[in-house]
Amino acid sequence: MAPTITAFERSPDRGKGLARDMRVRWAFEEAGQPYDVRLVSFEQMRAPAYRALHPFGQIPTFEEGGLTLFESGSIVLHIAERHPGLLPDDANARARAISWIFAALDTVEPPIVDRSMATIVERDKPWYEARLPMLDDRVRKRLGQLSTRLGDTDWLDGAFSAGDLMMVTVLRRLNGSGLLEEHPNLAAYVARGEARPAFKRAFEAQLVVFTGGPSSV
Ligand code: GTB
Repeated sequence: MAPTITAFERSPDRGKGLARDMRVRWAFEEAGQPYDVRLVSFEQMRAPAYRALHPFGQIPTFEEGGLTLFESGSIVLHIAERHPGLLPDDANARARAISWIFAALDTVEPPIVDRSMATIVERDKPWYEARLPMLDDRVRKRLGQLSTRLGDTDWLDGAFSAGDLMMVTVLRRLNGSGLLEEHPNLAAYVARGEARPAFKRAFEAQLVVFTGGPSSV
């Protein structure tokens, strides 16, 4: 039986593929593995039955046989470790690719999420205008460093890996901010990720949830 993941029944991003099920869907597609999706409402996510799957009541979760996982990073790593295509065979290159997964989640994503959340929940607060430039600069610092490391290469460390998959999904949350465009190599990097057939399949699958269609792929 195919693994089952959870995703928003009604994603606040309205089909832009910014919720964290997108990275898991993309990993399945890169690995050529089928998966099922169970759509959940915010009410269901708060219920004890869901908390048994995910202690923090969030999406995505992953279930296969007797295994339940939460945290998109651990789920992507689990998929990447079990199927070819997302991690290099060479042990050192593999370890470096895993470092990039952590870098995306622990170093690059936090300032991006802080900024994104502020634009949603603090926009009407008196401090917003003063706070936004500070949040922008925290993002800019990481983008500058990442841009320098990427240079004119296609991917972060050799061939495309789960590290790139994670980094691209993290950077996509900057769409519309104008910050990514300050580094043309990063904008091109995200575009390269989005041009991958596996990304497109994953994107379409999550979009169908918003536009109304089948919930399984
Ligand atoms: N660290 C966890 C992981 O990586 O899996 C974080 C999971 C998480 O934040 N999940 C969010 C969630 O379930 C959905 S993706 N939130 C409900 C809750 O916490 O109660 C976050 C998200 C939501 C909306 C947008 N958007 O509209 O653009 C983007 C990202």
